[in-house]
This record gives sequence, C-alpha cells and structure tokens, in this order.
Amino acid sequence: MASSSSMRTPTLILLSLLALFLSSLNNVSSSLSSTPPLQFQHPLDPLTQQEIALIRTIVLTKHPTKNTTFHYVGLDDPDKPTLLKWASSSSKPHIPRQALVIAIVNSETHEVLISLETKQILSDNISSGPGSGFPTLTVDEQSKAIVLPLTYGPFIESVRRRGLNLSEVACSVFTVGWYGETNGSERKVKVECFMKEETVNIYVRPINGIIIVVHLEKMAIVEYHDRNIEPVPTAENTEYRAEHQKPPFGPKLYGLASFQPEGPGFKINGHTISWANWDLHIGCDARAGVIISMASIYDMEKEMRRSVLYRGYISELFVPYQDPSEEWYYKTFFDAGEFGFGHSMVSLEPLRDCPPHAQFFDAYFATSDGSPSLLQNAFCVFQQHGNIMWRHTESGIPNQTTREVRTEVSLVVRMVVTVANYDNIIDWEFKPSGSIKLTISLSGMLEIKAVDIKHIDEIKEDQHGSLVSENSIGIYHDHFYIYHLDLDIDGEENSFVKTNLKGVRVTDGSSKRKSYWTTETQTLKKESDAKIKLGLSPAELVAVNPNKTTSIGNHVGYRLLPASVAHPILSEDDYPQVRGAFTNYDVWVTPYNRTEKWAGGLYVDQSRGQDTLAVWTQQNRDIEKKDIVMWYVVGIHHVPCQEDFPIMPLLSTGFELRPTNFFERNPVLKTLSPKTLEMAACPKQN
Ligand SMILES: *[C@@H]1O[C@H](CO)[C@@H](O)[C@H](O)[C@H]1NC(C)=O
Ligand SMILES: *[C@@H]1O[C@H](CO)[C@@H](O)[C@H](O)[C@H]1NC(C)=O
Ligand SMILES: *[C@@H]1O[C@H](CO)[C@@H](O)[C@H](O)[C@H]1NC(C)=O
Ligand SMILES: *[C@@H]1O[C@H](CO)[C@@H](O)[C@H](O)[C@H]1NC(C)=O
Ligand SMILES: *[C@@H]1O[C@H](CO)[C@@H](O)[C@H](O)[C@H]1NC(C)=O
Ligand SMILES: *[C@@H]1O[C@H](CO)[C@@H](O)[C@H](O)[C@H]1NC(C)=O
Ligand SMILES: *[C@@H]1O[C@H](CO)[C@@H](O)[C@H](O)[C@H]1NC(C)=O
Ligand SMILES: [Cu+2]
Repeated sequence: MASSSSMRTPTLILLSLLALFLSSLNNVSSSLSSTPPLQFQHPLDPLTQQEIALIRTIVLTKHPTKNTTFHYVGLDDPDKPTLLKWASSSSKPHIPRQALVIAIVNSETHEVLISLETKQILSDNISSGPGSGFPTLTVDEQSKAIVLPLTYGPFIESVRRRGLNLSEVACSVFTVGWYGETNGSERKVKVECFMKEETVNIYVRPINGIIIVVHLEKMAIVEYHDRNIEPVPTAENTEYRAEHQKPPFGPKLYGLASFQPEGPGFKINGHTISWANWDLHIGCDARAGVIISMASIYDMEKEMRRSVLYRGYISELFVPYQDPSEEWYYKTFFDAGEFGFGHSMVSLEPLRDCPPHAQFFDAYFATSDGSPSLLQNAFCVFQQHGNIMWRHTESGIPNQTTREVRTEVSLVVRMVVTVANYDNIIDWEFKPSGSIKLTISLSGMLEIKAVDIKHIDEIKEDQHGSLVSENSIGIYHDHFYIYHLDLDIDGEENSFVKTNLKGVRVTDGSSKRKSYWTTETQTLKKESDAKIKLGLSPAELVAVNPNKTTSIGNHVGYRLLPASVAHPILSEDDYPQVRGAFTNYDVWVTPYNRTEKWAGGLYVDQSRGQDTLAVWTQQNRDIEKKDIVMWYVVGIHHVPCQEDFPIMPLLSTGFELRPTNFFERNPVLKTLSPKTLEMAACPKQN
C-alpha cells in the first residue's frame, strides 16, 4: 500500500498541475474572447448597435413604409484632411459622425446621408436610372427567394418527376449579371436547388436543368424552365463533418499547449491596436468587411512614427465561371458588390479559426429592416510565431563559428468571408520589419455540375470543368480580388516608380560575359502610365515619397511584391469582363478621390460596367506627387481537381508591401528574439 501510494502521488500532482494549467489557459482565452469596452471612439470606428438603431428610426421617419429595405448601412468616413488633422492633433477634436444608407423605397434606390450628431438627414438622393445597377442584395430577400420554389407547382412537379423528396430540397440565390440588354432592368435573381438528403454538402448535389427566375420586388417566380437533363450526384463521400465520417481517422496531429508569459503583446483601445512598432485601426464594414486604416510604424532610429497605409481593404471579388451553357453562363459573381463582403463574414471559432490568445471582435450590421444584428467573433487579432526574422551562420572565419538567429513574431488580423459555397480567409499580417503581408486562402466547396459520366474515358465533349467525382464536374472559374491600398508613405504626397529590369548585351568585348541586366527607373506621371500587367517584363513597383530621402539619398518607399500572376482570359468585350474591367490590369494607380471606393462600381448587381476603375482612369489624371491609391488585383485560375472534393483544403496566395529604402538599414537589427519557454513534456494522461 505505502509503496504504491508514494509511487502514485507525484503523477497525481503532475496531472492536477496540468489540469490547473490547462484551465488557466481556458480562462485566459475566454476572458479575452469578448470585445473590450469602448474606451474612446475613433472617427473610423464602425457603427455601433445604438447608432444603427438610431439610423433606422431616422430613415423610417422619413420613409414610413413597409417597402423600405436597407441594403447598406455604414459609416460615412470623414474627409481625409479632417481625419489627418485629427490624428496629428493631441487634443483630438471631435469629428461629427455621419452614416450612409442605401435603401430601396418603393422600388427606388435612395442614398441617404445622416448626421448622427444632429440626428438629421443631410441629403436623400435617388440614384440614377436604368443601367446603373442595383444595390447589394439583402440576406432577408435571399431567404425569402430560396423558399419560393418549394411551394411552386411546376417545381414540385419537376422534383416529383426526378423521383426526389421535396422535403430534402434546399435552394440558393445566384445573381443574374448583365448580358448586353439595353432596355431597363428589374431586380431579379436566379434560384438553384440542391439535395440536402444524407449530407450537408448541398453544393455537390445540384438538381440540374432547371432555371428559376425570381423578381425581387414582387418576390415571385416570374420565369421557369425545366430541361430535365442529368441525375443528381449521390450523397456518397460528400460529408465533411467529423461525426458523420467512419473511422479510421488520421493522420494524427498533435497539439501544443500555449501561454504568454509576458502578456498578449498588443494593446487594444476600442478598434485601435498598438503592437510592437505598429499602430493601426481596424474597421469593419458591411460591404468591405475588415478595413485597415492609418497603419503607421515607429522608426527607432528617427524616433518618430511614420505613416504607411491610410486605408486598405478588398474592394471587389469577381468570380466568373467558364461554362457558357444556358444553366451556367450567367454565373459571374461580384461577391462584395452583390452579396457584401461584410454581410458574408462568419463567426470565427476560437482555437480553430484563430490560435490561442487571439482577441476576437464582434461586429454589428443592419438587417434589411434596418435593425442592428450582432455578428460575434467577426474578426480576430493574434500574434503569429514560428518564422525566422533573419539569420546567419558564419563559418568562414577559421576557428570561430558565429550563429545569429532572430525569431519572428508578427501580428495578424483575420476574417473569414463565406459567400455560399466558398470560404475566403483574409489575413493582414504586420511584421516588425515593416512588411505587410496580405494572404488570401480559399476553402469550402466547388460548384458542381451534375453529368452522366463516371470516368474520364466517357467524356466526349468539353465539359467546362474537371471530373472530380462520379457524375460531378467542378466547373472552371477564376477568383479575382482587388485591393484598395491608399498608401501614404511618410506623408500623403507620393509618386509611383517603376524600375524596369532590362537585359544588356555586351558587344564591345569589355567583358567575358555576353550579357547582364540593369535597372531603368521611371516615375509614372499619368493614370495611363500606371496600368500595369505584371509578368510580361520584370519590374519593381515602388510607391515613394518624392520629398523624403534616406541619409544617402534614396527616396523612401514601399514596394509591391506581387502574388503569382493570373490575368483574365475572357475577351475584354465580353459582358462579365466589361463589368469586371478592373481586372484588365494587375496594378492601377489613381489620385485619391473619396468617391472611388468600389472598383466594380457602387451598384454592382446587373451593372453594365459604367462605374468601374477602368472607367474612372479614362480621365487620365496626374498621379505624380499626389496622394495616390494603388489598386492591386490578386487572381487565381481554378482548374478543379479531385482533392478539392468534397471540400477543398486551403488554397493560398498572397503578396507583400515591403519597405524599400524606407529605413536607413535593417530596422530589426536590434530586435531581440522573444523569450520562448519550452515546457518539460507532460506525462500523457491515459
Ligand atoms: C410597395 O411598393 C409597391 C410598388 O413597388 C406598391 O404598389 C405598394 O403599394 C407599396 N406598398 C406599401 C405598403 O407602400
Ligand atoms: C446628393 O446630391 C448632392 C447634390 O448633388 C450631393 O452634394 C450629395 O453629396 C449627394 N449625397 C449623397 C449621399 O451622395
Ligand atoms: C422525405 O424527407 C422527409 C424529411 O427528411 C422524411 O421525413 C420523409 O420520410 C421523406 N419521404 C420519403 C418518401 O422518403
Ligand atoms: C428588355 O428586352 C428584352 C427583350 O429584348 C425583354 O425580354 C425584357 O423583358 C425587357 N426588360 C424590360 C425590363 O423591359
Ligand atoms: C585553429 O585551431 C586549431 C586547434 O585548436 C589550431 O591548431 C589552429 O592553429 C587554429 N587555426 C587558426 C587559424 O587559428
Ligand atoms: C516637397 O518639396 C518641394 C521642393 O523641395 C516643396 O516645394 C514642397 O512644398 C514639398 N512638399 C511637401 C508636401 O512637403
Ligand atoms: C472623383 O471621382 C469621380 C468618379 O470617377 C469623378 O467623377 C470626379 O470628377 C472625381 N473628382 C475629382 C475631384 O477628381
Ligand atoms: Cu475556386
């Protein structure tokens, strides 16, 4: 007895210590997981619950009808000069808050500007007529549209004819696009249905061959066709929920206990964050999702804070599918303008979507009746560990090996935007070296076309996609994200410099080499100079401050380190490409203009390409020594493969904004590696 209990006690102590440790971890993460109390209001802070409720009252007082629906409610951000003055003043004079509402009142689109101070409508304009496109769809009207087929006689008949169970049908809304119609248009969507029987992975079980058009103002089906073409793929092997999978599971992955001996590493004040040498503001908008503003970096050598990015966000996401058939041709989506990137944000799951110690932020958006709706854990902020910041091993000095390694820690802001089948994981990563790394990762489901083909040998004609499972074609498509990046490199007045790398042939016998390359620098003067297709000839693209140089004379700047290049392949005169003309170039530079926010236009649903970045830049304005905005397109051509089925592992791409002669030298030379503790291995509990 005595000997066995003395054997046992240390193990028990260890286990209870472990339990204590783990529960303290849980406490830390739960105490951090709610939005901190608002300590002060930054002029760019998102609308609060109370403000959205107030806006609703103000709008409905003017338009007291059940026919008023709210399609966008957001902060009307203050003028840039006003905001910069506010930021540089120590007294922080109050800036009156204003909101912009886009509402449809009796089928007319209103743009309502509201003062939240005086609680008054400052202006209420009706947007221009046919051809200008329609506002973002509301979640509410989509919810109403997707149940219409379930009580629609001809659809019930189509389902019965296919031998399907109507109770197992789930439908989804698709925008209709624009295909050259010149008369007026009405707000319509297409609805497509899927089988949810024996799976939650509805997108891989489409009921093909049916076209349903819903008129949104009438909220009724106005067009219906059934070509009754192909059988629905089976539910077999489509599940992704762990509890619906059969063993064996694997490969086994091992976890890591984590704690922060020195605290969280960042300071949060409302929506403003200070971390290491960075200060930034994180806003959140129904249309854009996360907006990074006024990111600045502290320069230890100059002993001053220096501006880098005034404002950055994803302005539009264009996803054209490549099947020209009657059932598919129209699938050319603009996820930000048609569905709202912010409205499509989803709650993040602690410890899975974001690591331990992440700080989560909630967001409020207006529903279609204008009332505020809470999205918990809308985005998160965390420190990312594990990479090397810089290193060297020096073995060239006899009898003296030198090794110097500095560990990197960076700050990540993350949101997930799920528009129907696809999940977009959007990261902003800030590094102590001054780099900002932007990563886009895709996950979720392919859009599947049902076919009567079980093996690639049976494919007789172009299926416009890849056979990814029996009876299932993953249709070819692209994802084009366009970032709005208002860089303010050490001040607003910037220029954009293109340094071409050009080959030189040695012809005079001066070298044993026959060729080499050198650089040729060009400051871009007009918008037309700055329409750049990457990958055709090598070039460095740098936003510089023409008035500021380093001590040895280089202009201070930030360089774009692009993602791998993917240009649109559609003809420029094809209707979707006219609407998505902002993808015709990879890089565009415009002079700052407060109204130029949405690269695909303010009203994108059924737009005709009249209000895109491609149109604005026809003004060919000066961009030299101006407050400039860089627009950068990140594209992915997606030829689906079997690994994308039934749900695709993350597919990532990204780019970097990197200081270039911004600092006098490596700015993290004297940044020491953080204290990292390696805990003794704890005994396994079993
Ligand atoms: C709603 O708008 C329609 C026209 O779009 C109009 O016929 C109807 O009377 C309106 N309903 C109300 C309650 O105002
Ligand atoms: C409404 O129109 C007026 C006059 O054209 C303009 O000054 C104002 O900015 C517009 N309001 C909005 C919200 O666009
Ligand atoms: C149809 O689906 C419903 C709901 O899942 C189920 O209760 C019902 O038994 C199904 N009917 C048939 C004929 O399979
Ligand atoms: C526009 O014209 C097409 C045919 O040219 C017609 O089918 C459609 O109904 C018209 N739309 C409207 C809103 O008048
Ligand atoms: C390096 O160390 C070895 C052994 O300690 C010694 O024999 C040798 O002379 C040293 N070389 C130099 C260059 O110092
Ligand atoms: C930039 O430099 C020029 C000439 O050195 C000067 O005239 C101008 O005011 C400066 N601009 C800014 C914004 O500092
Ligand atoms: C701002 O942009 C709009 C749209 O491109 C344009 O009509 C307007 O002239 C621009 N304003 C200025 C001051 O350039
Ligand atoms: Cu894809």
